[in-house]
Amino acid sequence: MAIILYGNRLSPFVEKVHRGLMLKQIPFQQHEPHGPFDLRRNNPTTGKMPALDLDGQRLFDSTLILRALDEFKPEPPLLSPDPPIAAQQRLLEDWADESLYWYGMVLRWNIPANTTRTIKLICKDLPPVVRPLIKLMAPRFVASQTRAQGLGRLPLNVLLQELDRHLANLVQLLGDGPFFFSTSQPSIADLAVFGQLGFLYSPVTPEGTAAVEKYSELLEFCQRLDAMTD
Ligand SMILES: N[C@@H](CCC(=O)N[C@@H](CS)C(=O)NCC(=O)O)C(=O)O
Repeated sequence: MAIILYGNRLSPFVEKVHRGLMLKQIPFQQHEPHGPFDLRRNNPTTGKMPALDLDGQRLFDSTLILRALDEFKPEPPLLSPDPPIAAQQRLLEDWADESLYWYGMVLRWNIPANTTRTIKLICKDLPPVVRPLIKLMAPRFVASQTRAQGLGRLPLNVLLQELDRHLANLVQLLGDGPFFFSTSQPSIADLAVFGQLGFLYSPVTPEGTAAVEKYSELLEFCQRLDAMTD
């Protein structure tokens, strides 16, 4: 039975799962959504991407999907066999998904020039008929999400200072590497951070690119993971 990843790699969560599948050398097909309605169709449970068809089941949420992939094909493992390190990996994954993600979202949707570029990027691969809907709805929808999450209320200079502190923390956690918490193999934490750093390091958000570019350690980390999962 074919393994199908539903979602577009512009999403850091889809990228995270895509790289996880590549790391485990699991053959899969990718189905990109053709509009917002496809998200709910592909993932009736949460309406978000990614979703994955695995073993006749439709899975949702990048964290749950990677966990299922680790059971489906245990090698290479996505968690350390050392429980304290595995706990840190799970926490870093969750922080990247639930916190770092929102820095990328605010930079995309709260700065008008970036929003214009983001809409252009998203619409590029969508049928012309859904583009006006995206242009109209997406900025409002995401603005309400970033305000509810909280980061969307911060002045931009404060947001960028906080982002810089977090990236400096990541450099500390990476240490001598090659992966987070000094492991020799990438884990769920590395996949999640990789997805979010790629989301920040994007031509649509020059501020995010500059923030990541300041830390050569993070760029080298991304290059390492990219080479193993490309
Ligand atoms: N916790 C989820 C987050 C997924 C997520 O937020 N995906 C975004 C794209 S980056 C999405 O589908 N958004 C559409 C929506 O919120 O309706 C995961 O890890 O898969």
